[in-house]
Amino acid sequence: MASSFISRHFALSLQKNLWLSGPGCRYLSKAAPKTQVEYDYDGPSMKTSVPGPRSQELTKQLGDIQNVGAINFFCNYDESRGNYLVDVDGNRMLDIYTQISSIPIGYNHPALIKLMSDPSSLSTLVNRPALGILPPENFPDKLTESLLSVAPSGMARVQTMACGSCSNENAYKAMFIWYRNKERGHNNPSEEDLSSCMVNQVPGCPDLSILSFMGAFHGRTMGCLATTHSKAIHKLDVPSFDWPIAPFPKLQYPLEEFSRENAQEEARCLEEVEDLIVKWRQKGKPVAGIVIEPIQAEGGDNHASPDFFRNLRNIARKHGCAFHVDEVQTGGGNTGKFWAHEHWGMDDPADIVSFSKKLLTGGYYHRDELQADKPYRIFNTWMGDPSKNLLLAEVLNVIRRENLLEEVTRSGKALLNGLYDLQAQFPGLLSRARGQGTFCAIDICDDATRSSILLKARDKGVLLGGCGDRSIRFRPSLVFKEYHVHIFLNIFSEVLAQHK
Ligand code: PSZ
Repeated sequence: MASSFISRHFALSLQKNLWLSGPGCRYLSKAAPKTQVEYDYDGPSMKTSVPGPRSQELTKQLGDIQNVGAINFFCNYDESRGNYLVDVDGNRMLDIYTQISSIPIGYNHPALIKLMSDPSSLSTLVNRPALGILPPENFPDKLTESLLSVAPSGMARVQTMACGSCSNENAYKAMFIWYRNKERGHNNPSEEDLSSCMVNQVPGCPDLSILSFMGAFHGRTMGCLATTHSKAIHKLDVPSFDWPIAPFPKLQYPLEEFSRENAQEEARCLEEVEDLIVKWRQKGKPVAGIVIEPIQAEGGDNHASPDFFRNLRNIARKHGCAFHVDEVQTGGGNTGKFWAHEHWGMDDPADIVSFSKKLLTGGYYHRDELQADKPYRIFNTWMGDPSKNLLLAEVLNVIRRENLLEEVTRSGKALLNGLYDLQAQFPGLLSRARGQGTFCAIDICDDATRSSILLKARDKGVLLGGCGDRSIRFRPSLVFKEYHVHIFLNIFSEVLAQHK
């Protein structure tokens, strides 16, 4: 049969590409400890500077079709493995940025290759359903096995979506719908509601708001963008809402050395949050929801304490606002817990938790009350992609089987200690090392030096990302072990020595 031929061929070609090829590829014996990456390279290997000639050629070619200003280089995903991303010029780089923090267990993990080579996975890959109307038979089981098996405390419901922005966008809508029904005292809109909403007027399109924080990033679609305040270039020329923006605490690091000053700063921000909620209510634009990242990522890896979040959650409750925790970047394990909000130690951490990136599918969990009251109110064509649920279920198996959260905690400690050492060694260059698990960052003296360090590190085979005005952030996948930390630290200290 054609389908079995295709699947056999598919499996064989994957085997050929992934199991038999490549110099520098390390095969660990079956007796190797389970916690080691079983499929990884020995270290970086550089043949050209990056982007190399083939990448440059392809960038030019793509430039005739799209804007290519943001392209770094072109990749060879067949040859990439574990913690190493291989480019089209044959350069192999230790990837500590992982596609903006979205590769959960490294490239071409054998468990995922095996799963996708199984003929029974094929129909999920080939037929992408409109999940909101025609889901496949195994959809409830797969959701239970994947997303619900890691549901945040107090949340038994999940809505899948395609990406981080559309997860947040729909979560905001869910909060507004919930809030209006609460105001009405019932779920039945008036004739006036129905006619006015058609022409963007009150009361059908109510003047409600969402409170967000300075430095936040929640996506680039228009609702999300109104709550994004990380860089002007994201927002320029796009109409937006008059919604309240609170200051996010500006803490001093290491956190434990400045606990008194940091507690004062957090109290100042919380006071401002309450003032803004009152002010916007008086303006006739009540705050329906508060949205926050557990660690502000794009905005510069800004941390706040568990106390800050617990108090904020209480303020939301006190004022009748929904509390939305955006775990698009923090979710999936690299803080050492599956969700960053687990570090707050709360039974009832949020009303909504959104996710994407390492979870492979986007979406949001919510408490029962936040479920939209009628079909098609939260809806689009795909509403996610069931092949991603299949992959996620296997990713979660690997995380459990290989104790990857413990591993992340271990390599995170080694990484942060290494950063503290480098900071002591290069005080004019580095400051404010910070992190939770491997979700770490460090500041560079200025933006130009940061760019130069990032490029030099890349040419030596280490991929890192920037965030905020002058930070470098670390976003490895969950299979980044202590020995990868050491490879990184050796290369990074050479790069820093050149900038001294
Ligand atoms: O420049 C960009 O558009 C980037 S760079 C990194 C992101 C976006 N992160 C996406 C993100 C996020 O970090 C948080 C906390 N919330 C929402 C989003 C939006 O997710 P996507 O990009 O999938 O729409």
